[in-house]
Amino acid sequence: MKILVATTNPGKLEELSEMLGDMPATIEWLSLRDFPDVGEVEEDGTTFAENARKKALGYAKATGLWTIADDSGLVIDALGGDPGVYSARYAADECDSRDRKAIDVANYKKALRLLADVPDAKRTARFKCCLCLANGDGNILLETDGAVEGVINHSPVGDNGFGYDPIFYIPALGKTAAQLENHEKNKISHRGNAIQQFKPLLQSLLNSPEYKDI
Ligand code: ITT
Repeated sequence: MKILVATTNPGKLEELSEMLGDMPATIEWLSLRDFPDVGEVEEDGTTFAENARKKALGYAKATGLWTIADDSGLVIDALGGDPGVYSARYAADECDSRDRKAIDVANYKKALRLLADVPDAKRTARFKCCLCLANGDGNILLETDGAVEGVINHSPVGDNGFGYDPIFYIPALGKTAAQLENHEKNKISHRGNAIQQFKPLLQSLLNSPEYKDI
């Protein structure tokens, strides 16, 4: 059974691959690197769930494979929920680089700038993640979501992770997400939370009479 993990983001792929690694060996996990000619699916939905569905359905139709997609982002209360579904391209108007690290830095610097005068008590935020599994016939097979609460730091700290991790401070751990090793982040993260729910559901689906012989 082949399943495609459809993300263009290497940080997400690394985390998802690590967390899916303990699923049965009968599953062969593929990534978009195995499909260099597949075009990118447009993400014009207004919610994480809608975009996760669009990506899962789009890549599943393009490849004919069962496909998992992740749509995620940072929701900052003092910014009215921004960057939200625009997290990946929040600073697009002020950074024309195609380098992922440069884009990440421009994105979090924009958030820090807009929050410059916001006091600690009002810097609450959360990462959210929606996962969706679809098949090549255009059916949604599974959906889960997860979140992790934090506070936006005044400056970036830490070198691990990706995206907004350096400015996302988790009070319970006394660290930013970028100060966590992958396995520590996966235990508490929005993506980790969504995957923990996802794995047993996928397992039941694979054991069900309908899909047992796929
Ligand atoms: P794909 O759509 O190809 O999966 P993407 O990076 O464009 O890759 P999204 O549209 O879901 O994915 O945008 C998610 C953005 O939210 C991501 O680029 C980061 O800026 C941010 N983000 C999501 N999860 C994060 C995490 O665990 N740590 C830090 N930033 C995260």
